[in-house]
Amino acid sequence: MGSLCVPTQPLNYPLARRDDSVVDKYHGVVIPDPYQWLENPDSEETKEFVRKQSELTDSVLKSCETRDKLREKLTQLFDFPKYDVPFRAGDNNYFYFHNTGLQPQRVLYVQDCLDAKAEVLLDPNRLSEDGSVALKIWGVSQDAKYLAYGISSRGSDWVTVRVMTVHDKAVQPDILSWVKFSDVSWTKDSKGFFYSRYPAPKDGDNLDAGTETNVNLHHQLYYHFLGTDQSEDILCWKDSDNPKHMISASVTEDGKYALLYIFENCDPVNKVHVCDLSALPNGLQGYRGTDELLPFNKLIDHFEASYGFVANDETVFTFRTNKNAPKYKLVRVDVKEPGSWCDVIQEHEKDVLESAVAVNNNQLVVNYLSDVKSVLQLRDLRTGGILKHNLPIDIGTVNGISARRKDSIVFIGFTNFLIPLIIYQCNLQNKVPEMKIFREITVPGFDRASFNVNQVFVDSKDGVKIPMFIVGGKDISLDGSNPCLVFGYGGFSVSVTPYFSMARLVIAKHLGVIFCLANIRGGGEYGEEWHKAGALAKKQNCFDDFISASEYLIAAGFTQPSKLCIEGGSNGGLLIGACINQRPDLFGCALAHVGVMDMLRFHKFTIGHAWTSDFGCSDNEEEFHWLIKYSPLHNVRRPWEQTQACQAFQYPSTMLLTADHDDRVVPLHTLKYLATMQHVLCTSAHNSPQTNPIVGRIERNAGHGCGRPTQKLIDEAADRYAFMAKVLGAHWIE
Ligand code: X99
Repeated sequence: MGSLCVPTQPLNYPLARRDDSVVDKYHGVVIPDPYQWLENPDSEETKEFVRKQSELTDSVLKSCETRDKLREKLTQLFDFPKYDVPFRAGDNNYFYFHNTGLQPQRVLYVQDCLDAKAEVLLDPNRLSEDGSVALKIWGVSQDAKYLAYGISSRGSDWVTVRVMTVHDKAVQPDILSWVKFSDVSWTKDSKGFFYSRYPAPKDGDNLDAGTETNVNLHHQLYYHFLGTDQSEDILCWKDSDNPKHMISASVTEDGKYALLYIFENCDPVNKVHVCDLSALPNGLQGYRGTDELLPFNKLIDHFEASYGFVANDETVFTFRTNKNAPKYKLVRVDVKEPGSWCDVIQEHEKDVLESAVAVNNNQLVVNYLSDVKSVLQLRDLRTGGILKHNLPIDIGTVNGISARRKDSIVFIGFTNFLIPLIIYQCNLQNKVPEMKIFREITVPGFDRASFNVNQVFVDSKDGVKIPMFIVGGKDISLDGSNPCLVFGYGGFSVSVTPYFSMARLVIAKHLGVIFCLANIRGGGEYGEEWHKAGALAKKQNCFDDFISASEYLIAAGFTQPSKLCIEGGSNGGLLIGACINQRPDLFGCALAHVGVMDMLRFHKFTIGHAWTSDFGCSDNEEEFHWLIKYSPLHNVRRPWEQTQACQAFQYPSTMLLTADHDDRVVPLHTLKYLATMQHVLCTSAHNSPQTNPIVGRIERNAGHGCGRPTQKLIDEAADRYAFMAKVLGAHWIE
């Protein structure tokens, strides 16, 4: 909507070379790719493009009046102590993460019992000058003697695993490289652990890990023996015939079995193989120096459904599955009798069985998702999963359930839009379990009572009801005057449930913004059917849902197009790109983080091939025709030249965000889309009325998002919301 176009002069966009000789042919269709040169992150030309875009963006940000105030407020309000749900290992030890407030990275603490003084076990802030080293994975041995920890630099998915002793915090010589998409799972004897890795990339030693775009193939499962060189690790599983498969492993709490999970892609579908560790004649040691893989019993040997381990009693295993149960259920099998499958908790007609944790010997804490809100129950593990108690919680999200099978005390983390975190301590030895508050995080200077949260159900284009949360101040007038921010994801069966965002509350209070979360199709909010209804040939449903949610906010008087901003990241960045292409008239501002923007070539880079489960792949003719219809890169057209009903004068003000070490969604997606948008929309050669800025914010020494240091989070939030405030005409409210 062009009505509120601040600045009125178009920006001076850097020229990016168009190489018209680069043309790909897909199933007889010619597709030019003039910015394919931007796919090389190491070329001088790409670096120059990034530098010039950053200069332009800096100049725009300097003119955003609320930027300094936002940064100051965010810094003040981010400064509150954060804790995570504690977990246990050994007989007495408790472990938890804690950030005092503005520390770049959270610190791992250990204590002997809940009343004992906590000691720092591992402080990632000491591992880099600038807070760019993050702790990504960790595993404490069952006897609590050792911590194996995986750290990543500059936001990359690559992890290096090291080991320390818990009692004296002594770092051991073990170093495991090229670990990615991995857990660490110790064997009960504490002699070592399982982990997954890729072969080292070519010229790996000279690589700035995370900037390379090479495809990740041949995921392998290894076992590392403590105190040995990585080259001596035993290769437990690989499948050279299926290089795209991904694997993970876990050891059962009784220590008897190693479970191997094999995935084809990002779908919630996996094989399960079981290795009886107690039956290996010479233990895992016997496999050292051999090239034999571990003898796994192929319990589930086809890609049909998801199976996640819940508990086992000897050979009787309980799994959470979506087999014939798109909202998930619990099933049981005796691995000695493969025909013995039976239901433990049947699929609920409405609610999704999100997770089940076996505790207190024979009980289950079960978390359901009911219209995008958590419902918590205590059930019996043995007698058909019967319901014992409902565990009362507020409206929001259970984001952690921590206990071992042998523990009678369970820690439960709870959050919502206005509650950062409450950790409950639930003692299951009591007749009626009580949700006792163990820890409650409060934010000084933040008044929860001045906000309202509401959930509405919006009709999408095809009549399907889409849930949406609306968070705002108490005295909103429904006269269309409010700045409004809508967030969505819509893919990969990921559910976006209520969570605490200090940055969103700051803009609600000080910019008068109404924050909305649209739970569009493609996510897991209503189980696998909801996911599939927004994937592959039905991907357009995601965009239709998001557009319908936006139209609802306008029709209901919350906002108007020129005051409406949309935001999303990753698959949600794709959502934003597709929506501004399809409805440039509907939005005043768009913030697209680390988006998948080139739908014809995403599968060629890093782990992109795993996303074909949601997107399809341009190698396939039918799927190519789905993708070309909405691929953000391939659907930028000048609204003012369109003759259809779409009356947009120009595109919304747009900020595309990425980071130089994002090896999940490589930055080239954003760079190519940025160059294309600027070329098609912004050059004076086209007599362009596009005065709304189209800018790129390219973070340095950062990745897809996970593990980003606090200062970078604050700076980025200040930048993007100051940009939003400026282009929506939202002013600072003290
Ligand atoms: C991933 O790409 C995660 C990658 N990944 C696997 C793992 O595919 O981490 C996998 C298999 C087995 C063990 C561990 C892993 N994801 C996660 C998608 C969305 C997700 C992602 O990051 F499924 F939630 N995307 C970026 C999808 C499009 C944009």
